[in-house]
Amino acid sequence: MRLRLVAIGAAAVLSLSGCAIFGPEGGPGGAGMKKPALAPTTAEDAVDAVRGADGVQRATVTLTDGLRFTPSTVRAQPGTVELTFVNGGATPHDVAVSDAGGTPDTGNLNGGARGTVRVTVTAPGRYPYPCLYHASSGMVGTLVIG
Ligand SMILES: [Cu+2]
Repeated sequence: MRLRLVAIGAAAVLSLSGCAIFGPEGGPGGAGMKKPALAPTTAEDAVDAVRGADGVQRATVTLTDGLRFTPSTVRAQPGTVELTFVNGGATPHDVAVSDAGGTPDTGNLNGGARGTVRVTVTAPGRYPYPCLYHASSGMVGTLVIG
């Protein structure tokens, strides 16, 4: 009986130390192992634009009443990228996307509205897409080309 208690205690110590080694990411197969090589602002909040049959890479970004983009980061390869912004709240937004040729923007988007911006970016880099109304509140997303 005493031996069994000791064995259980040892197993508990082993499992605890296992957590300590890998931390909150959870070890192999955990969320922490899936971080992309290009580290976005918020790793768990990035998406890859999907290339369509026409070669255009597309992603959809939701605008929130919390004055944030979801996702805050879109990754794509050099070429044409089409970002569709959907206002998921009630607060109006106006999103501009930087590229080499200018700063096309969605225009005002009231609650529930959507707007699409198409940019062609050939140089790898980070291209911000700020909300023109709320950039000073930190409402800035990033298009990562590379
Ligand atoms: Cu905004």
